[in-house]
Amino acid sequence: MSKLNLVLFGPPGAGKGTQSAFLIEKYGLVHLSTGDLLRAEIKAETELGLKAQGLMDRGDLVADDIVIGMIRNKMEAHLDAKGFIFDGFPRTKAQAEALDTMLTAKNEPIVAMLALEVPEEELVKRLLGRGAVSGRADDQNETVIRNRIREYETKTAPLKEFYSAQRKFKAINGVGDLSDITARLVAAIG
Ligand code: B4P
Repeated sequence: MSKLNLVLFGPPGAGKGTQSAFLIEKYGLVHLSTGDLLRAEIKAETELGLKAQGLMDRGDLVADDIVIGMIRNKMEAHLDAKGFIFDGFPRTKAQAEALDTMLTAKNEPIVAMLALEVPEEELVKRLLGRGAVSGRADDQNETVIRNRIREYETKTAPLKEFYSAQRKFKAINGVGDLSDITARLVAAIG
């Protein structure tokens, strides 16, 4: 049976992590969040975590080779997965190309790229709200949040073209009740 490999895409605060939890449950997928993987490295005070921390605190992207290596390791640890949900990855063209190469080698391509769309002011409001309770440094400072959004617009948003060319890009309205947004995602997966 072919694997349900999905990319959940969108700017910081669009609801990728939030909606991943529902999709994993519904489809039995393995969750691969590069943000979560990087935060685990920081918590464990690994060399990789130390390299990533300064960049993440400023709202800059972490180097491509670091995140690609983390994803490769995790995929190899879950060879029997029914599918993967890539959350916050790929974020650059180099990451998207590396992912395509890995999946093509296994003949298990991305089925759809689901892009959550949310206006900037709503993103800032959500992230400051999360920062107030989570203690995440990159969610507590509006300048850092706006830098993350600029990083998304310049380096990540162009990937819409990459997946459109493969006819996999699907835009999803990311504003509204969580369950309504999940229903939109499920309808798009088909
Ligand atoms: P990530 O951990 O990926 O975090 P994020 O994009 O900021 O948002 P996330 O997906 O977790 O939050 P969500 O929208 O679900 O990245 C953090 C940093 O790691 C990056 O800045 C970068 O430095 C680094 N990094 C990660 N991956 C990388 C890569 N591939 N390459 C290079 N660097 C990388 O939720 C946000 C908030 O909104 C929550 O509080 C939630 O409750 C709320 N919310 C969700 N849906 C809502 C709704 N419908 N209505 C109201 N609120 C909602």
